[in-house]
Amino acid sequence: MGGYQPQKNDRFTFGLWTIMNTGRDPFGEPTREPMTGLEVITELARRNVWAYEMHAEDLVPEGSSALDRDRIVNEAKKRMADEDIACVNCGANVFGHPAFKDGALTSHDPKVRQLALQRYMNALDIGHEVGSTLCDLWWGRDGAEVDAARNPMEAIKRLREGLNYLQRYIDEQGYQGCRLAIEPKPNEPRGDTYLPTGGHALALIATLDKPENCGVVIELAHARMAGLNAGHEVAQALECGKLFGCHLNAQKPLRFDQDLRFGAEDLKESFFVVKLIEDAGWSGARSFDAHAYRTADRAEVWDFVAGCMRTYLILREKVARFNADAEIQGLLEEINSGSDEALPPPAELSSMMLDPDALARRRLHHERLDQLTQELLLGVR
Ligand code: GLO
Ligand code: MG
Repeated sequence: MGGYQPQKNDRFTFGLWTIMNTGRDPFGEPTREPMTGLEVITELARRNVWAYEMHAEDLVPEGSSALDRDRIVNEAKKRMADEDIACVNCGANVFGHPAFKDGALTSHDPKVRQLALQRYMNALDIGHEVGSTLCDLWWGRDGAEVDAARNPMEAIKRLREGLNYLQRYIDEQGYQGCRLAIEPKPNEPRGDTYLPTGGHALALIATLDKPENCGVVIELAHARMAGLNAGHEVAQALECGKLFGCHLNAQKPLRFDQDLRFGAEDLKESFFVVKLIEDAGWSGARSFDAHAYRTADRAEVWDFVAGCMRTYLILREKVARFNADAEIQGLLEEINSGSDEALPPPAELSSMMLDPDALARRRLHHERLDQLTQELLLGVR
C-alpha cells in the first residue's frame, strides 16, 4: 500500500486549531502539549499539506502587542514562502472570550457587537496580509438557550447587519477577491445556534447587500449533528455556486460535535461527498476540520493528519473506480434512461394520458446498485 501520498495539488488543508487542539473537553484537562500556530504551519507544510485555515487568534494570540502581531505575521509569511504552504481562510475567534457569552454579532450589547466586528475586521486584515481570500464566519455563540431573552428575528437582522458591515469594510479596504462565508452549525456551544443549516444560511445570504460575495462552508459533522444527509447539504451549496468551503470530518449523528478523523464513522456518506466534489470538478480546498482522539499524544496527532488525507485519496480512487465500473454504469444508464426529456407545455400536459400503474412498474435496481457500491467500498470490487 505504497500509494495515497498527499501532494500539494490535492489541495488539502487543516485548520491551525485542529492541530493546536490539546484534547481538553468539558469534562477533562488537556492530554497533550500545546503547539503554537507558527509551529503548526511548518509541520503541516512538511507533510505536503497545501494550505492552512485559521482564526486570526490561532496565529496571533489575544492580547498581543502591535509589535508582536507584526512579528508573528511576518514570521508566518516567511515560513509560508520557505515551506510552500498557503492560507485559504482567516476567520475570527468570537466564541472563546466570556465577553461573547451571549453571542457576538447578535449580542444585545452594541459594544459586544462592535468587539466582534473588530475581531472579524482584524481577521480580514491578517488574512489579506497572508494571502487568504476567505473569511469563514462560524458564530459559535450566536444562539440561545433562553428564547425569552432575545427575539430570534432580531438575531437574524443583526447577523445580516454584521455581514453587510464586513462587506463594506472589504470594499473600503480594497481587499480584491476577498469573500465571506457562513459556516452553519445546529448547536454547541449554544443550545440552539441561529441559522442552523446550509439552507438557512443560503436564505439569509440572498438578503444581503452583496449576496454574490458571500457563500457557505458546509461541515459534514455539523450536518450530521442535525440528523441531515451531509452530501445533500454540500450538493445544495454546490449546485447554486455557493460552496466556498467544505469541512471534512466524521461524526455519529445527533450527538455533540465529535470532529472525528475524516471517514472514521460515516464512510459511505463520505464517499458520496468526495464523489460530488470530484465529479463536479470543484476547485475549492479539501479542508479537514477535525482533531485527533483525546487519547492521542502529540506525536499521534500526525497519524491523524496522515489518516485524513489518506482516506480522502482512497475514496477519490474509489470514485474513479465507481465511474469506470461497467456494471454500475450500466445500471445507472438504465435508471436514468429518458430522464432528460423536456417538459411539454402546460396546455399539452394537462390533457396527456399518463398511466400511473405502468409508471409504478418501472424497475429501479436500487438493491443491486447499493450492494455494488458497498462491495466497491469494501474492497472486493
Ligand atoms: C466548530 C467549527 C469551527 C469552524 C472555524 C472556522 O464547530 O467547525 O471549527 O470551522 O471556526 O473558522
Ligand atoms: Mg468547521
